[in-house]
Amino acid sequence: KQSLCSLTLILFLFIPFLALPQSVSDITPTPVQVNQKRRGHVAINREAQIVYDAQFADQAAYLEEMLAAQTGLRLALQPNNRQKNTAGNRIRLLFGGRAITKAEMYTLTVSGKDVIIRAKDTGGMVYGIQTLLQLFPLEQVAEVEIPNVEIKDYPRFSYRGMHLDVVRHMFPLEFIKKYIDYLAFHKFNTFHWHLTDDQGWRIEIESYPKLNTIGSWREATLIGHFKDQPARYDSTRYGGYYTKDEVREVIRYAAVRGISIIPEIDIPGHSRATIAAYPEFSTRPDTTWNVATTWGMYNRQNNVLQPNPATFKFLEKVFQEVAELFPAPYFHLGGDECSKMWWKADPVSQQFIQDHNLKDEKGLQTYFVEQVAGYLAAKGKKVIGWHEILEGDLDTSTLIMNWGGEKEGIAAAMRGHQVIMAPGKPLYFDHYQSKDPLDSLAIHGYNPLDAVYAFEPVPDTLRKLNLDRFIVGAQANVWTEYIGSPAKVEYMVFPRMTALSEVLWSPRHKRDYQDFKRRLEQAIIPRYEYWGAAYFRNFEQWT
Ligand code: TNX
Repeated sequence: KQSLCSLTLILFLFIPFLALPQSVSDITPTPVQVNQKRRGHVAINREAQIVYDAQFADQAAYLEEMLAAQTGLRLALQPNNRQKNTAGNRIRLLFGGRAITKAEMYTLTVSGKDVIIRAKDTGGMVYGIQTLLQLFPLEQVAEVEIPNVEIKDYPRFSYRGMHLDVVRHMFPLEFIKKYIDYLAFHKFNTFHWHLTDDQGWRIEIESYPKLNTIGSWREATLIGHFKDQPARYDSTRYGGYYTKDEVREVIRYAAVRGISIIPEIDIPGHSRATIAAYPEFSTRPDTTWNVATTWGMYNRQNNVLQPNPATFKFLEKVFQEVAELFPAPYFHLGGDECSKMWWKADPVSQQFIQDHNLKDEKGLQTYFVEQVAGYLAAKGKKVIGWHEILEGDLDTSTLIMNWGGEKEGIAAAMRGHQVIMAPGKPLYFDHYQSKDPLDSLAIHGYNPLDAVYAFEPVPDTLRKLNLDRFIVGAQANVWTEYIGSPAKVEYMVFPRMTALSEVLWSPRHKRDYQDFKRRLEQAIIPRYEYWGAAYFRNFEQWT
């Protein structure tokens, strides 16, 4: 017994020096193909270099930074053409190669003196880097032996998104970047930035400055975050907005990490902040409106735009101004929950419907969507909208994001639209993930981890009709009425976001919830800890 004790002690003392790599079988999301060799390794220590093709200079710097933070290993960076012989081994980031046959694909080969990642696009390289970083330990080390292995990997879906509502609560720029880091780790490729809503306008606009001086601020802030307490508000002014320079900084930051940012300006409903700043765009131009201070559907208190020439001029200017800022090919124009009652009661809107031969208020909603789509097309952008924009007859160039159920997504695909699945069940991460009566306040019921993991983006109905191709991917939405801090965002998204990443990335037949939970315990939770993220711990107890 004593010798066992001392053996344990010796092992314990040795572990920090041994610096075991993390296991290949812990990589999450599960790669398409892993071929682990029985023997051999490449040792990476301070003498090692990162050698990179010019296309991947930014990703090389990113790897260097991430590796140094994670392990303390600061590797020298060498452009591929100016390579010198070194004593140490190399991590080579190479552009191209015959094995790379798909978008966002990478191969990772560990053998001889080299770790080689090959890709043909930024995404592929970033994902190869994420996989490699998962093979290094989460501790300061002098040397790591990466076992010989060949990995070939690519995503199942081309759209892998996470959304964040920065209106109901706003988050510091530093957290937006952290959120993007979380996305990158999980091999997501899209950040959907919900920038405007009834409760505020969160992006700098030069052509209509009152959007920021008035629209970005509300005269109350939610306080109290626990279930048994009704939401309480204090009378503190709350708000702010991201300046264009800040937005550019986030876009650059995301681009290095293979993430494209889709801005959302929500129209023609959810526009209370706009009409607070410019009542002339509302159906009651003679009235002053405040920026909304409570949550929920604001329709009854008016939040819709009036179809008048000034409004359309405004939409053209603002959408184009924002479109110029974001390089992404897509732009989200909202379109959800637009109440028709204000248009019904407004003579100007009714006259407009008549003059333009529109069927009814639904036709007017479609008119708004198509106008804005036209302004955006002039800037080379394609439009995404929430599923309600299908209420009228819309042409199929618009992508649909269905937030209700699966059925709206199926309907959209059958009409020939590309669809990003975002059904509230189970992809709304503002819903509870726990049945703990003392859990932090959330809304709309229960979306546990296992339901997210079991989610299948392609419904059987579409598969049977051979319409799978219309499902481009899926996205989880993070509405922040009851999410008032970065820590609460982390609490709501982890570990559900990790489960979704596997749904979207890994081949369907490789999905295995028991193994996922094993990896969660062994590799992912330590990663959350390393990040200092306030993840939800009790997923076993409550699901
Ligand atoms: C509905 S989903 C909304 C949001 C809310 C959310 C709360 C959608 C397009 N609209 O405005 O924040 O429910 O879960």
